[in-house]
Order: sequence, then C-alpha cells, then structure tokens
Amino acid sequence: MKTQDFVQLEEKYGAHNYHPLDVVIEKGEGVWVYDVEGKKYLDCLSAYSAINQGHVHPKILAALQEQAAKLTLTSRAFRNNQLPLLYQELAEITGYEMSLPMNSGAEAVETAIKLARKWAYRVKGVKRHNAEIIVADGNFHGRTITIISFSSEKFYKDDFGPLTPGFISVKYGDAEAIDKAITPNTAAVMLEPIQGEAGVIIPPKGYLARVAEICKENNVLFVADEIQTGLGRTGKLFASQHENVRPDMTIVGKALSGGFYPVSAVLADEPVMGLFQPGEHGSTFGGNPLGAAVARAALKVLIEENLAENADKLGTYFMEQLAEIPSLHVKEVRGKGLLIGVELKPEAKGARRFCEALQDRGILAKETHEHIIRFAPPLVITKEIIDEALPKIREVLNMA
Ligand code: IF1
Repeated sequence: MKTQDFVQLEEKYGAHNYHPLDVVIEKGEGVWVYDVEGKKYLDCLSAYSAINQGHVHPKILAALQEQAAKLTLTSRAFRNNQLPLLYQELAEITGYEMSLPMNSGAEAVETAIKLARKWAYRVKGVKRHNAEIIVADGNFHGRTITIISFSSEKFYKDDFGPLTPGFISVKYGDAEAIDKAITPNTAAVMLEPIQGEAGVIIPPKGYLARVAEICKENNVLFVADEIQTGLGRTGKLFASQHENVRPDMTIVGKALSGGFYPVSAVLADEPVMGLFQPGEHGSTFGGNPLGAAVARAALKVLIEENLAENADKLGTYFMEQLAEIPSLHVKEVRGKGLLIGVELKPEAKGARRFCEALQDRGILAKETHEHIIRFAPPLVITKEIIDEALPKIREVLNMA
C-alpha cells in the first residue's frame, strides 16, 4: 500500500479531528522516521516532545518487552512491583516527595486541579465549591471538558459547553495581572513555563520567579504544567528551574515514557499530595506495571545520556544558526533548549506551506497557529545532524 491508500482509508473511516501532513510513517529510530515509501525524515516534532529520548530507544524497548512478557496490568486494587520503584526514582530525580501516576497529560492536569481544589477547601479554608484557579491566556493543558473550559481558543470550546466554572484567565507573562486576580478563594495558579501550543511563547525574564513569590505571599499553590517543557526539553530537567522555581505541583507526561506508552504524573510534596484519600481519585491503567517499567527506563535514559545538557547545548546552537538565516519571511526565532519556534511574517502566507516544503526535503516539522514553525527534534540529536538540516531549512525559509 502507498501513502495515498493510507490517507484515503484514514479520511474515510477516521474522525477528522486532525489535518496531518500526508506522510505515513512506518518506522522510527532515534531522530529519524521512515515512511511507507521508504523515504527518511528528520523528525523535528518529536510527537510534541514525547520522544525526547528518540524513537524506539533500545533501552526503553527492552524494558517494555521484558515487562510485557511478565505482567502488564493489575489495577490499583492490588500492588505491583514496578510502581513503588517508579515512585522512589521520581522522588530522587525530581526532588518531590510524592507522585501520582496517570496516563495522558490531560488526566494529570485534571488530577492537579482536583488536588488544588481539595487543598483550598481542607487546608486554606475556602468555602466549598468556591475555589478559583488562575490560568493564562493562550494556555494549552489538554482536551477534557474542564480543561477546555479555561482555554482562550474559542475553536476548542465553543461547541462543547456547558463548561466547568472556577477558572480565571489573565494575560500570560504579566505577574502583576496574577497578583490582581487573586482573591481569598484562589486555590492555585497554573501555568506552562513556556507556552507550547500558543507558539513557543517565552515569558519575560523573572516572570515565573515573581509568580511563585506572589503565590507564596498569598497562600496560593503554584502549579507548573511541564508536560511539554519538562524532562529535558528546554535544557534543564524542568523549565521552571531556569528561574530556580520549585512549584508546589509539577505535572509531567509525554517524555515520561519516551513515547512508548501514555504515562503522566503529578509531582508534589506530602502536605499537598497527602490530601487524597483512598477512592477519591484513580484510573484503571494509571500506575500499571508496564507503564511504570517503561517510565523508569525512560527516566534512566534521560539521565544517563545527559539529554537535558544536550538540549541546552545544541538548542543554543540550532537557534543561533536559525537566527542567522537571512530570510524575508522570518519575523522572530525564539526558544529555549530544543523547543524552538520560528515565527513568520503574516505576508509569508502561513507556515503550513513551509512545513510541506521541509517535508519534501526530508524534515518533518509542524506549524502552530498559522505563522509559526516549531522545531523540537529528539534530544538525542547531534551537531552533525543539525548541520545537515540547516541548508535545507535555509532553502525553505527563502522560498518565494
Ligand atoms: C493534541 C499542541 C503540543 C500540552 C501541555 C497538557 C497537554 C499537552 C502543555 C495534554 C498536550 C499536545 C496534544 C496534542 C497536540 C499537543 C500540542 F499543539 F496542542 F499544543 F504539544 F504543542 N499540557 N499537547 O502541550 O496532554 O492529554 O495530550 O497527553 O493534538 O491535542 P495529553
């Protein structure tokens, strides 16, 4: 079967909730993916940062195969011998005392919201059902009804009400706007340290540190959604660490499994995480032994291969090189580590055609918000591979 055969099947039988590039991938290895025609591409999306460790990392694969042959799921009605080790390793690596495993990122965000609300009622003393959570305009935290309720993207929410109340959205990057929005009912402030979906939006220097300070002063929890920015992507384990911030809760997902399997988690210390009582929260698959074994291996690879440092070093290099490309179309190159956005001018007539031109030249990147091309390759990328890609990117950015 050829590319168009797969595309036709997908269009006929699949829900049309995506508009993917017409490339049908059948194999991946490290930074490379191969389509059904045998063409090789450099993956510059990394499944939205879930593949930080590279495609089909052999060590994570071995962990998955070994665990899958032994035990995959017990439910949390019984204990398994992988989850406790994942808990311990997460604590050692992240410095948080406790964690709660879920599957998708959105589920972990929902978990953090439940915890923040419970904390407001049980610890802060907010009157039941009055808790407020402050979020930022342009946020992306997932697709559930509650999460889209506080999206500022009309398209994500307008046809899906009634929506969940209890959220207040303020301008991203403006710490004083958060200060002003805080009331005695505020349970938490929840932010992405860098907004991914909004187009790799980097807040002004000092923003996260100031927000953390404001939260502390006002007895409000600071929750960082590091599902996309975490686990090495921006050059540190967590993007919050660029400003020496340690949020009360950090949410991780995506690369926690190296892309093998959906594994997410909420990280927090005992005074917050200890609030959940048996039965108040859970998931059939969350914390299963297969996911736990995969996550343990994925974390080990991140550390053993110094992927955060590599993202820092090569991200700086890649961004400098991109910024030096003379192009009439480019408005700005920005990013942190290997999370890079190239914003095109409105006259460039959209990023999609540039992504298609990159695809022709063996580079897969994805446009976001019409005018931004995102470059976020697996963190195992090398300088040589970047140097090979640069002339092609240069050519594309200089298209008519
Ligand atoms: C889609 C974007 C990326 C996330 C942050 C939570 C979640 C995500 C910061 C939810 C998920 C994804 C989901 C994917 C596209 C994608 C995305 F373009 F929409 F913004 F990565 F940049 N918090 N991001 O980025 O995690 O439930 O999906 O596991 O198509 O929705 P999830």
